[in-house]
Amino acid sequence: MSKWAAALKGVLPGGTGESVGPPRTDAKSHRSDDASAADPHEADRPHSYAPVVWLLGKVQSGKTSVIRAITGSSDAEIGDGFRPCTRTSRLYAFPQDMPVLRFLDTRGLGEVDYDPAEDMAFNERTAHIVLVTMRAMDTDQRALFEAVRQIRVRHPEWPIVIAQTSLHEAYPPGGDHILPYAFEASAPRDAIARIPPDLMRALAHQRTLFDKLPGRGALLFVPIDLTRPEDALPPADYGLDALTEALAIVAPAGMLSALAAMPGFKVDPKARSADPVVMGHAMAAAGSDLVPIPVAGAIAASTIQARMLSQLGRLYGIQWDRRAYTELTAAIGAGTAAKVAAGIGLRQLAKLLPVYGQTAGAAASAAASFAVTYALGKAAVYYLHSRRLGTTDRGGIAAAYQEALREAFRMARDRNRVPEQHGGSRP
Ligand SMILES: Nc1nc2c(ncn2[C@@H]2O[C@H](COP(=O)(O)OP(=O)(O)OP(=O)(O)O)[C@@H](O)[C@H]2O)c(=O)[nH]1
Ligand SMILES: [Mg+2]
Repeated sequence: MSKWAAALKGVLPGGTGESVGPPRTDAKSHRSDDASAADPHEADRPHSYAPVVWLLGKVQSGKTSVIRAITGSSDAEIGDGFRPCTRTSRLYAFPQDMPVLRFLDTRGLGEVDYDPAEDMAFNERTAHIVLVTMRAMDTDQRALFEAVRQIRVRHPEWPIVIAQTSLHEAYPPGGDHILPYAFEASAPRDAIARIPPDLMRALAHQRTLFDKLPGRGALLFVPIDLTRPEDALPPADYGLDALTEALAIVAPAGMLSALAAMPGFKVDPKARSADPVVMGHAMAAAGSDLVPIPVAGAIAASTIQARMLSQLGRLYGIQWDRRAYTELTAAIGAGTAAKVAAGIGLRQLAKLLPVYGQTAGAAASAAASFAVTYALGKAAVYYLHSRRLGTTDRGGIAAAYQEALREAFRMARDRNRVPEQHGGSRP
């Protein structure tokens, strides 16, 4: 089997490298005293504390386009905002007057021999992340590989995200983007099957170029196509969600909060699609008149919950195996629902909750089914998202569950579904 063919097998899903999701570190933990001389803006306090995304790529490979997409800035704003910082690079701070994030834009690559040492010294001072851009159909990436190699020799643990840009250059004439986004593990099979073979081959080839990259940090590849509206190739930000998610996976904690503040950055791009799945199933579990599924009333809440979990698992590309169920249910904790109901004054409901399936009155039962299903869905979304990020945070799952329960009980109460509304005990 040729090398690219072997790599092709691994082209989906998007990651290689030993560790995805390195231990999260504080933004300031990569400081190094010898580097301070390299920053001409050391005195410029707000500027020097915002973490830096280091963009590396050949001329015209899409570096500025990525900055534009993540910050929501126009080309003119970005052009005006760049300041020289080292001999071969310049810095873009966003927002300019009180930056939360800075982008280091490497200019020389592909034009002259590029030595990353000076930029590396500059970057060691801040939470780092290296974002590489390569045009997907550009096979000559030797200079780029050499720069990335040197970075990883010096910092074996630094994560690298590689954006493979301008996918449409491999499309047949008049070809459109494949929708939904086809370059991730959870993409539908028929979408993956529509990826043009030449593009698949080129993406795989670029991966093989990085096979020999030293270091143990994560290495993630994300195919994207950032176009302009006038290119008439919608969506103009094809793959941006996958790119921001990859950055969220590998970013150190201090940097993640800075990234999350960017207008074009979604930490959990799936959340929006998950919301209606959770709400729809919660309503179905309550047997509400508003439910779009006609047979809802006849289905047990537990069956509806199982369906909801399996849909959410598919959305996040994670299998509900024994480990997943155990991690989720252990974090939620028995009796939480009853305690939360009592805590917000729904005493009647709290008493009925543990056995709502068998003995509760219809109204209480509907409200409880709604609340528990809703909260289970929200907790599952939190869990699945953190699994994708390579972490499991029991406290966070429990908090998501309790918060969602409170929200759901409030919704149920506001809809006059709970007996307390009609003269029952009040807090
Ligand atoms: N269709 C498409 N065009 C892109 C993409 N990335 C960049 N371009 C276009 O390619 C050209 C160069 O993109 P830039 O983002 O300016 O690239 P750059 O790496 O900043 O270029 P230099 O600053 O000149 O090194 C622009 O015309 C972009 O619109 C992409 O993913 N898809
Ligand atoms: Mg540029």
